[in-house]
Amino acid sequence: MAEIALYKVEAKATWCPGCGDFAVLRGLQIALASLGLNPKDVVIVSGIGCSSNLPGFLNSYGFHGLHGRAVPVASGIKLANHDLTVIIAGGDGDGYGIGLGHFIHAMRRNLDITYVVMNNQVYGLTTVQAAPTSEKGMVTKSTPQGVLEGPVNPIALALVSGATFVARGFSGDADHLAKLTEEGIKHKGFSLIDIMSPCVTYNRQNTYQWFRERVYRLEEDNHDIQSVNQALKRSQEWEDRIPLGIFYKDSRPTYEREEQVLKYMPLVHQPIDQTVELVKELVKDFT
Ligand SMILES: Cc1ncc(C[n+]2csc(CCOP(=O)(O)OP(=O)(O)O)c2C)c(N)n1
Ligand code: SF4
Repeated sequence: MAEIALYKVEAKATWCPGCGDFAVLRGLQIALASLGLNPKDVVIVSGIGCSSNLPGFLNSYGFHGLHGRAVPVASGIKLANHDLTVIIAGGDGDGYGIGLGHFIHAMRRNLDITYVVMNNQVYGLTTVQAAPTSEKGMVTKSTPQGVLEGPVNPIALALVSGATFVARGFSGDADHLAKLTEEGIKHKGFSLIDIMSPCVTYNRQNTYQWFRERVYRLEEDNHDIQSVNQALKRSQEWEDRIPLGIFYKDSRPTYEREEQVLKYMPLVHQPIDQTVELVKELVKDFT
């Protein structure tokens, strides 16, 4: 157990007062402290959005990248040095919209990465357009007559795409969220933590109060986290009851444990002279 102060920086988070992302940041700091991880061994990768500013507010290595491209950057970091704790932090627009293809393949691959999605059901940074998670009928600047499509269900998507840890948190339940974040980081494999993180400025529909009237904890409701069928069934609940907690967890081996070269040792530590000889051999075939 380390001090939470170790993961703090001087810079103040620039989110609007009351934004759900503050609880996500705090949850990450508590989880990292509780796991006693050294900031130099942690990398947080993000895309673009209010939520994607998070790496700048926490003491660790960070990479603030391109919109929707956090997952490939994080995968590259993990493949290069799988001793690092790699965390992705970003928004629902970033991850479930423009970055959706990467998201699905990352879960299939099962690299040991934790993906923390601050799901506010709108595009916040660009001052409210519809996100892939916006409720049908929601009026935004890009949907003046209401969203026509049904929303993406990230929990169901993760379950059928092979994620080995699938959970939902809520910024209005900060202690529970911190615990879930810790469990997700501890899990060996791809972890999705979809966090209902209200945008107090632009989403007047899915507010803290709206969630408080609906959320319940799976662990208090006789849920079996080893049953994908039970998890899928729970993932369909939304209108009146919204489950929080771990939907599903399994121990499928990670990509880095199964891959022939990586399982020997992290790529960054592998002797470069052998690699040079291999490259020379390869080049010979083309000359
Ligand atoms: C390639 C590209 N397309 C569009 C944008 C504009 N853009 C910036 S952030 C964003 C959406 C952010 O929404 P989300 O990921 O949900 O984050 P939030 O701001 O709500 O936390 C968009 C569309 C961009 N920066 N780059
Ligand atoms: S606009 Fe919304 S998501 Fe962005 S910082 Fe403000 S409350 Fe948070």
